[in-house]
Amino acid sequence: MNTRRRFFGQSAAGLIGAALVSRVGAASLPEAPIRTTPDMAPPLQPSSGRPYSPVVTLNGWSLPWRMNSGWKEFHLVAEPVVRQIAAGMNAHLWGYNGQSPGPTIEVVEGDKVRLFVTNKLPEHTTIHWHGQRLPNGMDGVGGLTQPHIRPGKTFVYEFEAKRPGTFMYHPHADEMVQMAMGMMGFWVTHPKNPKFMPVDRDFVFLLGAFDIEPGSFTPRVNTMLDFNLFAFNTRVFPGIDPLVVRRNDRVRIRVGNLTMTNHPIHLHGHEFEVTGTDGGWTHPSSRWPEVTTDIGVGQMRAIEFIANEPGDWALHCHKSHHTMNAMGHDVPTMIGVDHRGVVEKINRLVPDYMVMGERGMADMGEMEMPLPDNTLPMMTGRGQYGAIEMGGMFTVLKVRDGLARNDYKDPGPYQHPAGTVAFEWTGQLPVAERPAPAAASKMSLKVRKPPAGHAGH
Ligand SMILES: [Cu+2]
Repeated sequence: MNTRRRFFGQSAAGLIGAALVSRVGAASLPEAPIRTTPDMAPPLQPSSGRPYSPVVTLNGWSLPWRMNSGWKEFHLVAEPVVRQIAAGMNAHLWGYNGQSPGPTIEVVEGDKVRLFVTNKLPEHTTIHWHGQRLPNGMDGVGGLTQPHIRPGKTFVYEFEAKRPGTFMYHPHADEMVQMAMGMMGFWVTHPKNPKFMPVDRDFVFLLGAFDIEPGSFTPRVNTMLDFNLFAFNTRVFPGIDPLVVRRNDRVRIRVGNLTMTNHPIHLHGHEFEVTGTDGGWTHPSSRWPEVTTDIGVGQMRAIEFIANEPGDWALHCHKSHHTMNAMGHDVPTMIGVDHRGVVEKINRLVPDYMVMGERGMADMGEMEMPLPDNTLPMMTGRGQYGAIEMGGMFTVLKVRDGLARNDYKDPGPYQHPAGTVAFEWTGQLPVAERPAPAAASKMSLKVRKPPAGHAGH
């Protein structure tokens, strides 16, 4: 069955390729480069067209183009992909050019852009260029502004990139399914004037959410809100690259939200300003300092700051469930419940059973319980001082002295100057006077109410 399906899949792909070559002619369609690794590609320096300072796509890449009689031409291929979510877990998704999210498109204000979109999905699709000023018929809303792109077909989009700023692309056809399957990408239109709001490092990533059962590979596409993997560019911590910057660099981080909820993105150690939104660059007089910015559904934000504090600084969504991975969210709270005697009995039946959560959940970050295949621990990642106990939308801003201009290599853990790390107090503790606990409250700790829901009725 499996072999047969793969055989048909390959034949179909081969036929699509052959059809493209014969109809359009190999020379007239730009190449569609694909990328198979989940790591960050170095910034794509422009080799033709107007100059600009390229962005860095976290765990991603920018799509090469060709110039053709004044048009900047790109070729996107919508197709099934395998994305490594983090080491130990692969997801079967839909994306573009070998990855989810698809490659970042970088153009310059005023560029005439031509995008070839080939559909290698099993169903029709379109691409909506989120936030762009363009002719209505190029807006990519299937049925409304264009016919759908049927499987095997290639469509052409043409428009001028009028407004500099931060954009996204995603399907506007069977949108719920196709976005749940990972179809999305980033778009940056650089300003024509390279001296406009220059920065030293310019990072981009999309917020994504998936519902993938431990042990399975394909997202549940009908999930409305209860996702179990929250991702930066379809990677979860510790699979997410750090943001490596030189001390005193001016840093821009652009974030787009293509999930079904808002994400308060929080940076440690620095204040930033929101310098760009969906609508363009904010006026300097409208900016105020923040350490958390809430990014609503369908919104984009560009934040900027001077990275003048060396160290390993957390950058994460402040919804704490969004910094956890897929395992076991549906477990009762056991804090304060006395397990003594129970574990031994359960172990006779289930040797791998471990007590979870009677002293909080921190044990989860330290323990090594056998996991189902193809899933990740809920709380994971290790730092120089132990378990970091994070997953999902979490990464590290690494600010270092002495890096080269284009050096994005992970410099390893921060070496703290002597006397600058929180330390244990070993002196005398004052005796705290507390009222004696009431007998009734001791009783109530032992009571566990049945879980909410109506299963037992
Ligand atoms: Cu979040």
